Amino acid sequence: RGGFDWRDPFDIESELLEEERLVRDVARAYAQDRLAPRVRDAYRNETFEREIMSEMGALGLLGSTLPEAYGGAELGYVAYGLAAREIERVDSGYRSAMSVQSSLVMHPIFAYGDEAQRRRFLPKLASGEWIGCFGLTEPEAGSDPAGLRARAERIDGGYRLTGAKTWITNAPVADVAVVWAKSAAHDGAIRGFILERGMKGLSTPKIEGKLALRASLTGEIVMDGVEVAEDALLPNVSGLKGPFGCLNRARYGIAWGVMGAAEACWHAALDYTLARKQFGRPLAQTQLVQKKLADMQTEIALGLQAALRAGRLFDEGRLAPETVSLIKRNNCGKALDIARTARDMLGGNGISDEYDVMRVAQNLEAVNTYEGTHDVHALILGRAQTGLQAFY
Ligand code: TGC
Ligand code: FAD
Repeated sequence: RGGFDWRDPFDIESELLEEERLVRDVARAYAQDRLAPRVRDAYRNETFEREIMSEMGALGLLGSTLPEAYGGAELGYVAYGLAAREIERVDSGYRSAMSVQSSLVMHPIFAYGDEAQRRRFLPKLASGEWIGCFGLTEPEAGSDPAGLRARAERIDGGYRLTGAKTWITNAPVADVAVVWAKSAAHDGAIRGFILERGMKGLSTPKIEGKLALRASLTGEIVMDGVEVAEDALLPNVSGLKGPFGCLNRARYGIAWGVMGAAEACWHAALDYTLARKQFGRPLAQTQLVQKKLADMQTEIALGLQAALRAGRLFDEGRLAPETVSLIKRNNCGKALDIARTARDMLGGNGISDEYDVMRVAQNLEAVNTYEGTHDVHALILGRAQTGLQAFY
């Protein structure tokens, strides 16, 4: 009979390389020691401390998969996922900040930029000195980014960009924005541009009043005839595969991250129901509660195994975008269910921010929506099975 660790039923620990465990431990210590004490106030007041980016940068958590020559740590994708899990164990908003910077800003500059762009932007983004954001979504183009309206016109020596992006993580504090627009100079193809704070006609107003991800800043990117030089264009990609190539990476990280959020809720529900007595016994000694705990444990154990397998495939260059859709969708959906259930299991205390679980559940509402909604990923998987696209 093998031993059973209820926290890790498949012994995932033994499947990790030493370097991966090290990264996980560094991220866990940082998240628990430095992020956890700040999150309650940040969530209450909708604030994000800019220093968090330089702290993450100093630990090698930004652009961690990129080569050292550009400030990266040359880590594999399992290590990247493990870090996301630890950061999101504290708050999805902090993982958002990390994954946008790494997967949605640094990756496109590395993969689609020229050498001058890589040298100029990547080291400062890796250290967290600069903060980046990624502008794909628009007021009229969310799940259907092919319908985006932002335009780039050719002008002497460069381009003029006009349009508006909305629901953009990090936008209000970003120094750099990777923005996707239809370029008249390229037959209307979607192209990526690097914009910088201070450019005339560029503003990034904050979106107020969010009831999820309040410890993450979200805003718009308004481009009112922003004129940029030729070197703002990302030269090496054209079409939607540009932004989607970034989303594959961020969605993969989310699949790990939300398991961290779910684990936090599961452990909170377990601790609470062991301690709380009603009807003369611990709540954890009731059948309904034990079933809920078993469901949480099962979904998390399976979700982590799936994320680990996806990470190994990623490192081997064999991870299909549809597999990413499967784990992003399933892990987000399961994590959201677990967080809502944990909230219920804590009774009245469950609605207080002192107990964290409702904050986590609210966050996961947004995580289930961004980077492709739960249903959009179902349609991607449905298309892959049937050969029939059901988007429109
Ligand atoms: P479709 O015809 O399927 O594809 C158009 C072109 O793109 C290529 N492609 C991909 N390439 C790489 N990876 C992928 N995952 C790809 N998916 C598609 C495809 O091969 C094709 O290339 P080509 O060369 O043949 O032109 O495009 P469609 O318009 O039918 O797309 C439909 C759909 C639903 C799959 C897609 O639009 C979609 O995924 N929608 C969801 C939108 C989304 O995820 N937005 C995310 C915005 S960013 C964000 O939310 C950040 S939150 C971050 C945080 O805070 O953590
Ligand atoms: P819609 O596309 O309008 O969808 C509304 C509902 O309709 C959903 O339930 C959806 O599943 C459903 N639906 C849509 N199409 C279909 C269909 N064909 N069939 C059946 N159902 C359908 N974007 C960025 O570019 N950069 C960012 O940094 C970023 N950060 C974000 C941060 C936060 C906090 C949030 C909330 C969003 C962020 N987004 C970002 C935007 C995010 O990617 C979009 O919200 C998401 O893609 C969904 O688009 P939408 O909100 O327009 O919803």
